[in-house]
Amino acid sequence: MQWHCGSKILDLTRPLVMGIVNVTPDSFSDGGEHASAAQAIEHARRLLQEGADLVDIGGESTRPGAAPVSWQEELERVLPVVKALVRDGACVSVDTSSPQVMRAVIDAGVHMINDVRALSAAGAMEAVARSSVGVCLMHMQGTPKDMQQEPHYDNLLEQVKAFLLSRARACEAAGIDAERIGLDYGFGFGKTVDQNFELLAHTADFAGLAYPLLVGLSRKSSLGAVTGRPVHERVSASVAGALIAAQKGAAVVRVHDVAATVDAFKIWFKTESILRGKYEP
Ligand code: 9MG
Repeated sequence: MQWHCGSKILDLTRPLVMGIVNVTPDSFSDGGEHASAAQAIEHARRLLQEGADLVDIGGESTRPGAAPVSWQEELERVLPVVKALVRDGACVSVDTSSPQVMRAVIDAGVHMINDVRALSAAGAMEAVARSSVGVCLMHMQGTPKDMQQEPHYDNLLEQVKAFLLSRARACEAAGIDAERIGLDYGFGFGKTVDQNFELLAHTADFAGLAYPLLVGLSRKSSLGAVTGRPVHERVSASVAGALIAAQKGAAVVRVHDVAATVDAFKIWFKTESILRGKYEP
């Protein structure tokens, strides 16, 4: 019911909303819009005001086909944003796979490392183990550059589960306490549209793996494949997906559209409170 993230302990008795802040000129959904640190800080503050429980700052695009950037450039993008938000008292995650970036943002007071490569880079696990921050371990088949080239699984659910559990065990063996670890099945990362929806449909299986589950499907192309909508018209589909994931047990949903997601959750919680006998007309 808790996720220990450095100086913050996340209370998971209700699903939390993580707001996405991309500080990348080529981001797939808000490219260029928050490319400068000042714009990214302003955007993050707006998401927090809208009800985000934490924000996830990313300086390297992980969209399909994206080319890697140097860790120096990535750090230059995210560090001023992290520093300003930590100073504000916000709960801050950084989306990175680079041990150099991890060490620098941990020194700057970040609370969570969100790694789409599940701490597989040399030195990444040690960087997190030496701190007390939380970590999200995500499953991806391939790399962002090639992951959508004919993804294949003999048994999708079992393979993704086995991968996540083996990474969690490796983290624990390296000295990262279980309470600091969260998992993510990686919707959109090396999966076909049907495979993504198979994972979403089986969210409860992943939520039952004894670690908090984070799910991110906001504005992703699989939502476009089902609805026929371009990226900026996927708010309703993203909110529906976040609500489904949360109702099936996701502890945290990673979203661009915080206000709309928070509204949907409020309607859900109000309905639930009536079923639990707290209705006072
Ligand atoms: C960085 N990033 C993009 N999509 C993501 C997802 O679905 N999960 C996590 N943990 N990070 C993501």
